[in-house]
Amino acid sequence: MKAIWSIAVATLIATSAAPAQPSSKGATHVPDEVIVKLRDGQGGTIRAFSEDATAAQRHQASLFRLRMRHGLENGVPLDNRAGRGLHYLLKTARDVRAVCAELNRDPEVEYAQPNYIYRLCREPNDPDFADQYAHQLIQMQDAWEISTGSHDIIIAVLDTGVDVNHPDLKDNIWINKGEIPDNGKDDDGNGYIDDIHGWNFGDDDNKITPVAKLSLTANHGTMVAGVIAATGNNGRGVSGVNWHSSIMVLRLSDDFTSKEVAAALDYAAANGARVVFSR
Ligand SMILES: [Ca+2]
Ligand SMILES: [Ca+2]
Ligand SMILES: [Ca+2]
Repeated sequence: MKAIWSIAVATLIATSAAPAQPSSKGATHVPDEVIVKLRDGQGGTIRAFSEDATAAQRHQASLFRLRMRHGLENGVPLDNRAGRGLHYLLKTARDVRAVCAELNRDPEVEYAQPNYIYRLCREPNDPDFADQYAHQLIQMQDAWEISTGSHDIIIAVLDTGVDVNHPDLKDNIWINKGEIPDNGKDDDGNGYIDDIHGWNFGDDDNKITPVAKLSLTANHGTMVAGVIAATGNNGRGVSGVNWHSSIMVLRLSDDFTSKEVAAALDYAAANGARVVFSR
């Protein structure tokens, strides 16, 4: 099972070659805002402003100095109904993280941080998702913020075959666009007749869906395909590591041979698969 997850995660990574770029939609913080908590007490320069100054006046004096030192604009107090005070929101045209680093070294500041934007993790609406503990284990919700997969990525599954009509898989099965199904001809000239979704290398025919029976062996390939790419967020069943992908079904015998594997890998490479799972 570990191998399954390894390949599945590799699959996701393969879909996400480009690193995520901050954008207003995906920004981690408000671009020009800093939250500062002033240090409490009246020591040092704060006392020098005025022995009789009210707390509000001392805060304003402190804010003025911070603005001058760090290139900040006017600050406004955060909601203070709870009475804890000392937190201010300041604007800056400078890089927010650089400003925060400076502020956190300033003796008048207890701490400074960007005005972070918090979002709910991306979570599919599939009803059985809550039971898929492995997704929580490998923190897939965070990965889905970056990518949920792509039909452009073809993943070859060398296993016991896949139920290509399964309602949670049928939209993620690879289609050989150069092949016309069921006409008895090798339309795309790749050496395989009517290979519309893959090939059965055990029987050397295009019967890639195992006969339905309640056995782990018969269903193994379908389960693996589901882990890799059961359609996610479709309100049905489970979610794969990839919500969208193209599963190329390369069926092997139950007791398969090296010869079958070699032919299947050849087929995978020749027909566009970028990731391979092998039982
Ligand atoms: Ca063909
Ligand atoms: Ca054909
Ligand atoms: Ca689903």
